[in-house]
Amino acid sequence: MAVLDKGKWYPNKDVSELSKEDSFHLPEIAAAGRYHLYMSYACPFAHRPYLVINLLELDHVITTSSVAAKRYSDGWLFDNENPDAINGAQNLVELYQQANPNYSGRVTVPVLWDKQQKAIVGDDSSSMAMDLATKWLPLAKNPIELVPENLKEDIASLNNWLHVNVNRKVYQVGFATDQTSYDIATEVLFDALEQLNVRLGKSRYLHGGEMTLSDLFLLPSLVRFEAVYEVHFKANKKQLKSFENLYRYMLDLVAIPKIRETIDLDYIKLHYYFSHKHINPNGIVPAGPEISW
Ligand SMILES: N[C@@H](CCC(=O)N[C@@H](CS)C(=O)NCC(=O)O)C(=O)O
Repeated sequence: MAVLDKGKWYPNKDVSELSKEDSFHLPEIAAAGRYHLYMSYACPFAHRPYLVINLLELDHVITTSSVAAKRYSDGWLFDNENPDAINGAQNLVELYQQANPNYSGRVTVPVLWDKQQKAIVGDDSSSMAMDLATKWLPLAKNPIELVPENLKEDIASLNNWLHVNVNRKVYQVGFATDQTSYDIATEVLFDALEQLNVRLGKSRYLHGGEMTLSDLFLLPSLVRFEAVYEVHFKANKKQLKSFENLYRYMLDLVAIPKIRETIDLDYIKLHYYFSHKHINPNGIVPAGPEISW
């Protein structure tokens, strides 16, 4: 696995040898103009905070940018199309090293960068999305209450369930190196999709008639399903389209312009098919499938 260990970059290291995993602390209070979100249009986890920022129209108080689509052994890079306008870095490793010269751990997107301290203040998408949807709500131009007080615990608990059974599970399907692991992960993933399909037969959104943060945790996996997961990850026990309620729900969400504009399917395909050489050695990006939405 590609990691930093005490500030030194290892493109392929046994993580059990890692000294420790450093973490960051998100700001207690929102502050207009102070923070920048580094994300990747490809990453379903980075998509969470990016969706909250775009949908709630927080982009006048917090800037965002993406890393380059193609990922090599030196991790996430910036390029001419996706430059680092904040720090002028060549790659994300540099920013982790600048923020903490002794950092040990993975170098991942999303990253919340504090322009004042010149430091990383968060690299966990779940808590970042939660804070943006709550602590930052008073600064939003489109203040949709994604985490109403009476649903707070249900939302947190469903978000965890989605993370384990859908968002991460699809990677366990795609990166399985033996048949049994693939079969087990597939079973769990498709069982979860079935449960969600039933749930969405009873209500428009996951927690009822109003959109919540849980919907913004499920959606990133759904929009990558046909173009990437069904083909590249072999997550094709059933087609997403055959889960009628789930599919209707996805179409309903992507019809919202502030959501649709966060999805770049060309970038997503280029990233996954080009970068995962262990499962697609020649890096060929398929022409299809045709996406109807
Ligand atoms: N802690 C992270 C994990 C996010 C994550 O796994 N990001 C992936 C891209 S989808 C990444 O940057 N992987 C690079 C690596 O693991 O080296 C979160 O949920 O925010």
